[in-house]
Amino acid sequence: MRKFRVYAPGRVNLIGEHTDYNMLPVMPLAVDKRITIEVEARDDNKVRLANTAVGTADTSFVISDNIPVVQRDWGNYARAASQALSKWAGKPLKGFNGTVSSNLPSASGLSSSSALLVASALAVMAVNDIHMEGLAFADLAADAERYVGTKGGGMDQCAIIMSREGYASKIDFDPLKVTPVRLPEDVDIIVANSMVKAEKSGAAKREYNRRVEGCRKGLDMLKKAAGIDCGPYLRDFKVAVPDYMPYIAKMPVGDERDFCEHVLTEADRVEAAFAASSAEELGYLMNLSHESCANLYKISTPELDKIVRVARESGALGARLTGAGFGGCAVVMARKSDVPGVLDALNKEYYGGNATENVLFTVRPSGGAHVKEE
Ligand code: NG1
Repeated sequence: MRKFRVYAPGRVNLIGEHTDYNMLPVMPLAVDKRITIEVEARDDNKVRLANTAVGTADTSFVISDNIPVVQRDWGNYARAASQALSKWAGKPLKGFNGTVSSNLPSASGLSSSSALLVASALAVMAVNDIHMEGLAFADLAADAERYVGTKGGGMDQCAIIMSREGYASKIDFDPLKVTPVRLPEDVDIIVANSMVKAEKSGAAKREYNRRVEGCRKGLDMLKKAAGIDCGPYLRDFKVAVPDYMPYIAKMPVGDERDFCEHVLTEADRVEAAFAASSAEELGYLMNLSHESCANLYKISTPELDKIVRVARESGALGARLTGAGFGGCAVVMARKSDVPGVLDALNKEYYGGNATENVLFTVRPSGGAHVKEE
């Protein structure tokens, strides 16, 4: 039987938070921590998965166009990928036996769930000789993840699939477009895990989806305020009314107004970050983004705020929460010469001197997911 190894990295988002499902741009990079699946092809349509993480039970399913979700089972990300590919292929697909291992912290805003989905999809594709162009694969993977019930955007899957080693990416949506972005020469990117779990299955999912709905309701209010009709995303409003602030000001005070203000100004910050000519400017935009995520989008936590404060006070150029929020990680950018001082301050002041390299680490911009035949 043919054997493969598939690899899918996590990602950290530099700037552009909660913009993707509003079809507005993001700027993530793939990190040098990843999920690996050792894959052995099977002759039938079953998938059997083991996981080397302690306390993770084996899981299995049959590939079809309609795979039932199993409540609270980590294998749902593999089910999501397999169901989507089965529909796409329009013919019965073969399964595989797989062993999943990972050095990517889970439930911490580094997209371990999307990495598992992408790795599982690559496994199904490898054993069935399916080849798909990267952007089409990213679109399929983003759609596939909605199987688990998050009304997410397409940033994670696209960053995991399309990233290029040594570069971050600016991702635009609908149509999906990826532009490699060189980071400033003399900076490093630090990830600091707040250790507050942002579980996608529980309260964080409800809060995430509440914001997706809030943006939709907010868009209706904006359209009324401006007396226009436009497409179904905040992006469509921004295109129709580039000078959107006066209309935000007309909205009733409340979450919808705050959510719209965050998303629209965040999109402007991504464009500014893409055009930024210095590390200071990029750092400044990251800091503004955190303030907006915390005060308007209300997705920060006291722990993330503390990491951000300590990082900035110890010399970082920029520091912000990354990913969905409600816990998880912060991303910090610092000059290489300042990195030891920032790491030291975070270790002492946030981790009580006990930080391990699993919770506080620098990341290198890495390449996207791939397969090797054994
Ligand atoms: P994470 O951090 O992986 O939960 C989520 C969404 C992204 C994006 C960010 C916020 C999924 C799979 N991921 O990321 O699409 O909306 O939040 O910017 O839903």
